[in-house]
Amino acid sequence: MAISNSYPNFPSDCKSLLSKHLTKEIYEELKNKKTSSGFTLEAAIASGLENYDSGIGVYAGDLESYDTFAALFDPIIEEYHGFCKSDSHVSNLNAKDLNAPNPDVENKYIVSTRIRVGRNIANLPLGPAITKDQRDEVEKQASQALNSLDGNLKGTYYPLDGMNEEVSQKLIEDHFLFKAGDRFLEAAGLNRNWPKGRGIYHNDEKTFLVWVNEEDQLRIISMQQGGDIKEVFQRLTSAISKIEEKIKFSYSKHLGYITSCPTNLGTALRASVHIKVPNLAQNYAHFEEITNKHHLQIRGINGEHSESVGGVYDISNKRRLGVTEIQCVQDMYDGVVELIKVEKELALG
Ligand code: ADP
Ligand code: DAR
Repeated sequence: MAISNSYPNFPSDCKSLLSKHLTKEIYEELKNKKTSSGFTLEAAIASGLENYDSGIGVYAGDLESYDTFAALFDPIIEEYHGFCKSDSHVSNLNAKDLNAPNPDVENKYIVSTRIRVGRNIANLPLGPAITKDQRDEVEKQASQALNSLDGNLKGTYYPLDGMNEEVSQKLIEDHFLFKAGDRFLEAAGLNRNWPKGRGIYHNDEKTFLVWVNEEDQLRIISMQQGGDIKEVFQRLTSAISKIEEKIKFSYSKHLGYITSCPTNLGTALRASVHIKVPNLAQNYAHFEEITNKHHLQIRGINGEHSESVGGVYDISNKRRLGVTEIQCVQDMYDGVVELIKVEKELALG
């Protein structure tokens, strides 16, 4: 279906990469195109048109979207990741290559560490374009693969459909489960048929979790209290290789692991710590100088678009494409080491 309305009229204070890169010429070039799963430009930009406060504003409906709508996705990918059309992504999930001794053995600063990757199943549409039957098939394949895990990864899959409201709310408050109803995902068509086909797998200790059919079809998560970043990464890479024995993930030489949001392409990895830095919080310019230097993002502690609470911040790698998983985690680690050093100096006055 051709895009129904005329060239979007973004407000002057809109800062999304969509508003910056969707020129009238690109709009005219792409407005009547669609992928083999029927995904259109209108669907790809819906979230950014519904939410003018988007940072990015676009989502892919399938691997093909990154080619069909390349005129729009390529400049957004280049600006966010510093990654050009001619570049190729390289992956490295070998935990032995990570140099990250615990930077906070006395647990004075790092409350908790979490490293996650997004994965989508090869040869299926992504969340914005998937049908209900296809999404249910993803849930079936994922839960079967997860329920076969053993050792320290052994656990149980819990469908969201029919989950006790109090149980799901507690899992969200404890930072284990995704929030429902994110307006950015809603506008991208990622919440269709909610909560059907969605669920969470976790081991007994809740140090290994997998979200099924949130923004991506799998979010594979390793997390624990404290700052042993290497141990968290080792658990994650071991789990990824076990799951990959059962499920083929969508991957391309150019863009790496394929995700619905272009910010997650490549490694699709976000390595974060929740860290107490009350003194740096009072010197926010210095705080941001350190995070920018190490390609890091500052978030609140209740997920994306949330606020910091009690001087605790979510600090994570911003780069995901054109760098390996080792580099993503090293970005976060090196930044955290410097944040702790400066926090100590500020505390001493
Ligand atoms: P992502 O896109 O990586 O899933 P979000 O910012 O949406 O990240 O966070 C998802 C959930 O994970 C939220 O509940 C958030 O509080 C939690 N979370 C993220 N990083 C950490 C961390 N280092 N420690 C504990 N919880 C975390
Ligand atoms: N909220 C959307 C996506 C930004 C990146 N975060 C993701 N993919 N969860 C935006 O454009 O701001």
